[in-house]
Parts: sequence; structure tokens; C-alpha cells
Amino acid sequence: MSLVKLIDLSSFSDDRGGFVVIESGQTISFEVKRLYYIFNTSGNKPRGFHAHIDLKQIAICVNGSCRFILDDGLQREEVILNSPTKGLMIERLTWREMHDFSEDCVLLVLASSHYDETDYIRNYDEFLRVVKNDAR
Ligand code: T46
Repeated sequence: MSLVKLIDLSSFSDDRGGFVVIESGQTISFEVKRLYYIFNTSGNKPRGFHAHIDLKQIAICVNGSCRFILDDGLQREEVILNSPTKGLMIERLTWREMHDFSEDCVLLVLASSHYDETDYIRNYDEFLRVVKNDAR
């Protein structure tokens, strides 16, 4: 099964411009507790390089583009996000890296929990150990 799950967001764009709506629990399977966005990025400064124990997220490139790498410990896939009407679902226990940010990139992320540094796994070998022992 592919790690790359792109969600088509409801778009009501017309001659006045673009319009996208996202409803917690409907468009998105989880309740959104937090959102953040990344901007003023630099193409040669990748981000991420971690996984989350429990957190689920949806990433939307609302402007510009960037390349995501997703890795569940068994397979590694990549996808370019370049559309404000597509959301990338990032499941728990998925290693993620973000590369090749365009200068105008604005990456919006919707998250299932409040910020918790103890939910991060920032070491890849530790990530593989946790995946191997995960009972869920
Ligand atoms: C993820 C990818 C897609 C906070 O104080 N609160 C927050 O909610 C977040 C997300 C971060 N921070 C602080 C922690 C760091 O000092 O903001 C700083 C930047 O966070 P980080 O270095 O983790 O950023 P990225 O771009 O590497 O990763 C972020 C998210 O942390 C992560 O959950 O999946 O974006």
C-alpha cells in the first residue's frame, strides 16, 4: 500500500479566485487541535527528519512547492506538493523529510494534537526500533 495518501480538498474556485474549505472530522478523519505554517523557506535547507509516536497530520502546500519523503520503516516514498487543493495525510510512525522548498512556498500543517516534544522521534535508528516493537 502506498504511503502517499493525497486528499482532494473541497474547492469552490471561480472567476473571483481560489477557495478551499476543510472541515474537521469530515474532510479530515481526525479532530484538528493545532495548525502551523512554514514560510520564508530556503530550497537547500531541508526540514523534518523525524517521526511522531501518535501525532497525525495533513500537510498542504498552499503556495509554491516542496518535496516530501515519507518512510514507515519498510518503504520510502516521495511526493511533490504543489497544489492548495491537495492534502498529504501523514500517519503516526512515519518518518518525514521536506526538501526542495520553492522560494514562495507556504506549507500549512493541520495536526491532531497540541505540541508535545515527547511525541517526536528525531533519531532514525530509534524510529526503526519503535516501528519494530509497535503493537498497534
Ligand atoms: C512536522 C513537520 C511537517 C513549536 O513550538 N510548536 C509547534 O507546534 C511546532 C510544530 C514547532 N514548535 C517549535 C519547535 C522548534 O523549535 O518550532 C520550532 C520548529 O520546529 P521543527 O524544527 O520541529 O520544524 P520542522 O519543520 O522540522 O517540522 C515541523 C513539525 O515540527 C513536525 O511535526 O511533521 O513540520
